[in-house]
Amino acid sequence: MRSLFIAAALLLAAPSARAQTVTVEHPWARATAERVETGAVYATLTAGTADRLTGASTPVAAQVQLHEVIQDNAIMRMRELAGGIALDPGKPVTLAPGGYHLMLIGLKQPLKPGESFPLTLTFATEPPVTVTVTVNAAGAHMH
Ligand SMILES: [Cu+2]
Repeated sequence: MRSLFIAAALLLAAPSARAQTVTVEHPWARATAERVETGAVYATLTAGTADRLTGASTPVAAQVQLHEVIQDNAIMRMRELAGGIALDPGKPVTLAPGGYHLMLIGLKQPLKPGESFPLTLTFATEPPVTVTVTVNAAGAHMH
């Protein structure tokens, strides 16, 4: 019963009365070739309170999944993080090549260097944050 009251209080307080406490730094994506239907977005997230990145969306892709790269018998593979990515207060979490990333699935257009696109991140507790993702030249590619 007590937890129900707390949940109700949180609902009433969100979202307009509270300032967003998650900061998103340097959101970027790798450029993609023509006809490639997946891409990856990276950024550094820092939450002010314990939270969890639960998903994302963008107009440039049909779907966005949270992925991590894992080493499986010397083979690099990706797996979806169905439970999201935990954010500890004040501790930056970096999404970077070879680790956590936001996988863009069903790209509607190639991501060209120098261009940018909006991406909205959703969290378990905090209100969503929309950032502008900059496209960098494709280099060594994980995907
Ligand atoms: Cu991936």
